[in-house]
Amino acid sequence: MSPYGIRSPHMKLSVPRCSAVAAAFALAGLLASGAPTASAAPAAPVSALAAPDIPLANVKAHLNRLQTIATENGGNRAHGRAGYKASVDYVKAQLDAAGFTTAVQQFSYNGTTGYNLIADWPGGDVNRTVMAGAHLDSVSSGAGINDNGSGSAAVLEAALAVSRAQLQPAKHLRFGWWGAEELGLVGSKHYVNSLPSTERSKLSGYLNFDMIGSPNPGYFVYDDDPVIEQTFKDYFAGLGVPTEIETEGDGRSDHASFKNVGIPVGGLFTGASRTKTSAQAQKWGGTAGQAFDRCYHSSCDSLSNINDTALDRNSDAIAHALWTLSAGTTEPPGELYENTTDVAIPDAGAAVTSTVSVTGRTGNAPAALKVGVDIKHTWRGDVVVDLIAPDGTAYRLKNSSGSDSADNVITTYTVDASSEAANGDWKLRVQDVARYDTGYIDSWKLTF
Ligand code: DTR
Ligand code: CA
Ligand code: ZN
Ligand code: ZN
Repeated sequence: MSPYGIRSPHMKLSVPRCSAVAAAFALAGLLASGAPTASAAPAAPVSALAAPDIPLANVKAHLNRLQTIATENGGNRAHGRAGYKASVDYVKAQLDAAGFTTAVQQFSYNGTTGYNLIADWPGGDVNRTVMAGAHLDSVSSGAGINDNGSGSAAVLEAALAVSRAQLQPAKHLRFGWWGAEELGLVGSKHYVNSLPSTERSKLSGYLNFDMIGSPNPGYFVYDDDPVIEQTFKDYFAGLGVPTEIETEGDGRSDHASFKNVGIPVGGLFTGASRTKTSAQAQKWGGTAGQAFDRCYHSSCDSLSNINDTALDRNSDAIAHALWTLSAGTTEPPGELYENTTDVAIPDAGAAVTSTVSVTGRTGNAPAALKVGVDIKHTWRGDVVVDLIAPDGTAYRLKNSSGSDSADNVITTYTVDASSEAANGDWKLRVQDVARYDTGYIDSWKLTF
């Protein structure tokens, strides 16, 4: 069983140490001062640098378009209605023009066709994909500008900011706009359930944004993946805005579809029909004793049903999280896993194996996995060597040879193991296929 099909709760997203960012700014400062640099530190990945501000006006312009679409299509953007498909077409056109690779995924629900829109930003390690999403559908009673035009527009504008920046993050970025969330997370469930487990294991995290511009806003952070949660909390702390843990969220929006298959999730929320308390009004402003969004699932969820400050702050928080979480990993580069126990190789006999157990890594193994072997054996031409991945896939490292009379196999092989989950028991399999001359596995190691 791949450890990635069902992630244990302790699995968490990893983010770069701040030194990468510090190095980048230090280097910039140094170069700016004209001071001699002994040796330029490796430039930090662009994406380790600060995210750009997301212009509120751009986000609002998307909301205007979504309002117009609803007005022109019976007053809503609900699943199965013309207003929803028109919303998909609008968002897709923006992304296509910005260089994204987009795909519309169809599904059927209640006898009508639904649509998910998926957009990939080319580049980055697809084995470590950071995804952000929002449901694009409204309820049938209204335009759904806060629920969830706000999340859809903010995620769209963050994606367009990635394009404007020509961001080249270490990790791959993907975006999703879901259909039929209001009918039970239908679109996002369809997407996740349609993903092969090997593809699911490539998702390092999913960030969900559903109602992030409520007129009487709270600032709630999902308390799921601790790294994602802290990334958002740090952002708001930088603004001096207190946050609370989202307590009604479990199962209430599309992140649940991803969490249910073990993918780390997080997100932001400004509140729905619950009432803001006095204590919350003290710290956030707004009106105590009034719902965060009095127009939740109502016809008045229109352009006027947005708090600009909340929408702006959350849009910027999304960009901060995307830049930060896609910047790379703190997994120590070149981490090795070794077995130094000697294993005798029977002369012209059965194959023997030596195992290293890899744990705590995310995603798949690298395309250039280093396999260091140290096999003591006279007339090494007798010896056949294979690497066996945790799922049993064999990678031939060395064939036998009737002419290679030299002793010992002490070398490093490079294997494209990118289709293999990193964690699990990897084995070195060695067989002596010709009589006379014997030896043993002295040690071997994997370097990721
Ligand atoms: N179910 C969402 C609104 C919603 C209610 N509670 C939460 C918590 C976290 C995110 C979203 C929500 C909807 O009506 O679309
Ligand atoms: Ca902004
Ligand atoms: Zn809703
Ligand atoms: Zn919603």
